[in-house]
Amino acid sequence: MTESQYAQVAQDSADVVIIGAGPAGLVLGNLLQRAGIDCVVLERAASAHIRHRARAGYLAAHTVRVLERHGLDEGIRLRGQEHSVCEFRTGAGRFRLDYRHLGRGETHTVHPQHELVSDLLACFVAAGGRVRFGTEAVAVRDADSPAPSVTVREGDGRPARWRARYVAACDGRHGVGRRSLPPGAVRRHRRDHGVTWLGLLAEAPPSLDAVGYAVHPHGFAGHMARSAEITRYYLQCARGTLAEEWSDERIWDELALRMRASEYGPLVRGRVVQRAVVDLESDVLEPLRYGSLFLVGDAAGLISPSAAKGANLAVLEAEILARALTDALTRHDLEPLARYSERCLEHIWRAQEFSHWMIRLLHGTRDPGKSSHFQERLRRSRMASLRDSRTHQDWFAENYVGV
Ligand code: RFL
Repeated sequence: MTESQYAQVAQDSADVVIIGAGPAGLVLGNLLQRAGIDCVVLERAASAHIRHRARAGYLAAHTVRVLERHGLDEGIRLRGQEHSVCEFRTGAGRFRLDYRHLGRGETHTVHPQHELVSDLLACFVAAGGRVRFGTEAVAVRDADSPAPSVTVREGDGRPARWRARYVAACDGRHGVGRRSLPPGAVRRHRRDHGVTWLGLLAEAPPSLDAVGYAVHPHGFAGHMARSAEITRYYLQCARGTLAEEWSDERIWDELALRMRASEYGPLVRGRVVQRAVVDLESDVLEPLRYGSLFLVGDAAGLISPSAAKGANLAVLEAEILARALTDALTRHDLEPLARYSERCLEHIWRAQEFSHWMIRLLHGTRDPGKSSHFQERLRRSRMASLRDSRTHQDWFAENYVGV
């Protein structure tokens, strides 16, 4: 679009324009709305899409506290399930850790991400929040000025523009927030962990009353409850594998083998309703601010799903930013905004470190079945220490549930 065309498109405004209605955008929107800050959430997908998009499920104790603190916890109170046990299965046997009795004694709450998103959306709309579905942000303009704007494509294809004081990019790792950063403004630190998972959702009740982590010569397998009817499983597979190569039967046979079902009890099988190949990757942007544009959630940093931190970091960062924006817009105190990036990065790197440690605990090498002896012995030693050392277990528990 040329400058003169751009100047003619329909315009609207909000003090804070939030791009993306995931956990980050909707927590931020709710908190700003409650503080009386004028804001709008722009979401390219349809409302039904975000309310049914199955992803994370384990909410950290801190996440639950944030939601409670702001009265956003009704759904969790009604449907969330407290969870505190994980079970490790290896060739050397199995052991369980009940982290309610370890570390800080905190637990997870199992509440599927799409239900959390539905709850947050309902609260936001009930409080009078403005959300525009089917509206795709195309670019953030003038982010280095005090008067940024977001150009959008409406559902019918018409261009439009939102003027703002601040823009919060809560639009994930491929979002327009990242793409609008000029070269050199922000550094991206990236790590490919060299491990690939097949992420699965099965229409089957959980097979065990714990999160299951199995290490097998064929590779890692994971089991995570979602609800009484749905369970998430993970299978490590070779890089480049295609999801279609994995039939339901092959998936269940491989899960049963790696989880040693013949020794520890059968898996409850069901139809596999989602299969997605995930290369375990992490990245962190530094700093998380460029002028009036702030990066939040996956837009700020992607974390591998090995330690279930992504959605929890998104909520934590959204709360920090909501407070800082409120201070800036109501008290003209810009100091908290100036510290937003530094504060979040401390938590993000901590979570990255733990997630990296989990990857090394659960995978011998990049390719399942091609273990280097040295790496495999290190991994076994790490697992044995976790099984035998109370100090190690306390450290694990504190990091596993915390953000
Ligand atoms: P989201 O949830 O991706 O939301 C971003 C929103 O932005 C919209 N969007 C745009 N809207 C307008 N204009 C544009 N140009 C736009 N571009 C994008 C998108 O439609 C979307 O609605 O990011 P957010 O809010 O930062 O939240 C991050 C979490 O979703 C993510 O970290 C977690 O799902 C990661 N994750 C897990 N995290 C956990 O804490 N615990 C888990 O157990 C867990 N399991 C997982 C996961 C992620 C997975 N995937 C996606 C690989 C399991 C899986 C399979």
